[in-house]
Amino acid sequence: MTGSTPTRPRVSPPPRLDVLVIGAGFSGLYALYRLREMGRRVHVIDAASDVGGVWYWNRYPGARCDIESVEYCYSFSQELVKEWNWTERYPAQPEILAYINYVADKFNLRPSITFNTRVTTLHWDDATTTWTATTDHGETVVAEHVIMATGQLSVPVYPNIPGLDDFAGQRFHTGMWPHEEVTFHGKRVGVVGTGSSGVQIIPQIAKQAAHLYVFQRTPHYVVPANNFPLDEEYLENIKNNFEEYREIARNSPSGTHRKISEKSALEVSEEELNATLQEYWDRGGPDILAAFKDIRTNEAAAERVGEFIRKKIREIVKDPEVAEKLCPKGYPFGSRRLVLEIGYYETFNRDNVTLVDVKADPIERITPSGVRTESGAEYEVDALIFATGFDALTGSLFNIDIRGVNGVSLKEAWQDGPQTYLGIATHGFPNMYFVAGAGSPSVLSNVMISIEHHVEWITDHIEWLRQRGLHRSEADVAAQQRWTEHVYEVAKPTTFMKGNSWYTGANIPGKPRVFSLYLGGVGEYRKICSDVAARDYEGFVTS
Ligand code: FAD
Ligand code: N01
Repeated sequence: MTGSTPTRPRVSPPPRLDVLVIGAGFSGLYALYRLREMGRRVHVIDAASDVGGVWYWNRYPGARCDIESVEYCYSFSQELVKEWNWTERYPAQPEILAYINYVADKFNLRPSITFNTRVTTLHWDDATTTWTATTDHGETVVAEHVIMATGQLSVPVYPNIPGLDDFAGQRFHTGMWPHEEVTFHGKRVGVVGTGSSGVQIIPQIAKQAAHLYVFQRTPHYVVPANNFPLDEEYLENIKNNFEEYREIARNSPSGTHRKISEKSALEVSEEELNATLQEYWDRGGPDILAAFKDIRTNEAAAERVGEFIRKKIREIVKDPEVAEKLCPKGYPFGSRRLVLEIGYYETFNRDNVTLVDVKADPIERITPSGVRTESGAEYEVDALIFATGFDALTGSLFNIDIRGVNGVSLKEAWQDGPQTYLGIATHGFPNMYFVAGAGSPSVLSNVMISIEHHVEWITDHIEWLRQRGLHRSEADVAAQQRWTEHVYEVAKPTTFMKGNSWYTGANIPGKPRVFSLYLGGVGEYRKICSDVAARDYEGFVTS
């Protein structure tokens, strides 16, 4: 990733470590904190110039969380919980980044982080049971264990559209937004992509631009966030009962306080369906996914919810032709990431906004002055913003030349899709651990809950090995196979494969089309991981 950023003095990574952590987002920072508390020689490397991960890179206007602030935070320090006051139900990127910085300062984490540095290779040596990492600064780090805190959505992708580099105006990607203030006042702007990032940035750009062209291929299902300021009493109440509050989320299906209805969408009358969905619509947030128990398993059930949302779009958007283009059809509600909005559909009632349907008339090429579609239409713009997503889950791992036992590369080992044991480790790559990635609930959960869980499990495992004088831990191939099959089995009855999204790798040409997230629920998953640990890490071969 690029992007001009303020520079901090660079700390060289120590050449010899117990644990190397790659990534200084929420995962890496907690791993650093925990391992340091355990007395391990630990160091973090990040390509960014400061802490924050996702919240460092995605600083585009409108960037915001879609899990409530009081849930999307650390729970490991009671002091931290007491000290930090969230201001909004769904915090904006600057507030989340300020929180991460507060954590880094409070626990004095920065001296153990090398910024502005990318790990390029990671090679395993079975004789010494160590990993050797090299960086783009030519440094070498030898570590007994490696924690891959490299992120789920940390590799932004531009679409493969001819002429991308010919564009003479300003070009941006939401996932690597510049640090300097960028304004679009008086400019003609194009936004390509209408997923979560596009839906957040579009209303903000529309307020500034002379004219905004929104290039939409697939309309997403978008529901109101209903964001609001949090009052002191509410926060105090949560803080005073935080451990209890968090424990409920830890044991829930999604890592939040969302409760799944026991009713089927197919068993209720039209009137009851509408009344129920209206309640969720007014309340705002992603809980509408739980309005009926079968939304993600039964296409007819999902379709009833989908139709409710289409009706809403037709009510909000004044031009019926534009409204129709914005209506998601042909794939089930809930099979792609549900998108939260603040003023999105209303944006299309503005005179300075044009929706361009690039499914009907695909983009043919980017020209020096803008976008040309197959019909020959030309859209002249001064700036082009790509909200075109990420090479998710495996992208950041495959960007590193990772070679395990016998020099086998991770890319080769996972050529048909990720193969993991519990999502935490993979056979052939001993002493390497993944945080909140493929094979675990990951991005289908409140990721903060998943991060804390993984970091605690992994660091406890490293400590367990140390206490027993063990230097090598590798996922057993049979255990891995059983887990990978289990992940697919659980996903099979759901509608996720029908969504053609980054969840299934469909957004990256040539990527294997697999659904590798664990859908058994956060609570259930934590139980499985605890049982494995309690049985002396059954399924891991240690020596
Ligand atoms: P990241 O924050 O992605 O950090 C990974 C770090 O690793 C990055 O800083 C990167 O520079 C570094 N890195 C990667 N490869 C290398 C390398 N080779 N060398 C050196 N450094 C490297 N989840 C939710 O639960 N709720 C939300 O509301 C939510 N909102 C999101 C909004 C956006 C815009 C995005 C993109 C994601 C969102 N997510 C959300 C998911 C998000 O990925 C997680 O919530 C969480 O922030 C991930 O933290 P992490 O530390 O695991 O990874
Ligand atoms: O990326 P996306 P994102 N021509 O992959 C379009 C998290 N997140 O950055 O759908 C035209 O979802 C593509 O079209 P299509 C969250 O987990 C959270 O928005 O493939 N269009 C799609 O519209 C989220 O799911 C928040 O037809 C092209 C868009 O680009 C994940 O990050 C905020 C195209 C990409 O959508 C990724 O979200 C932001 C082309 N050639 C991100 N190529 C919160 O709210 C691609 N597109 C918490």
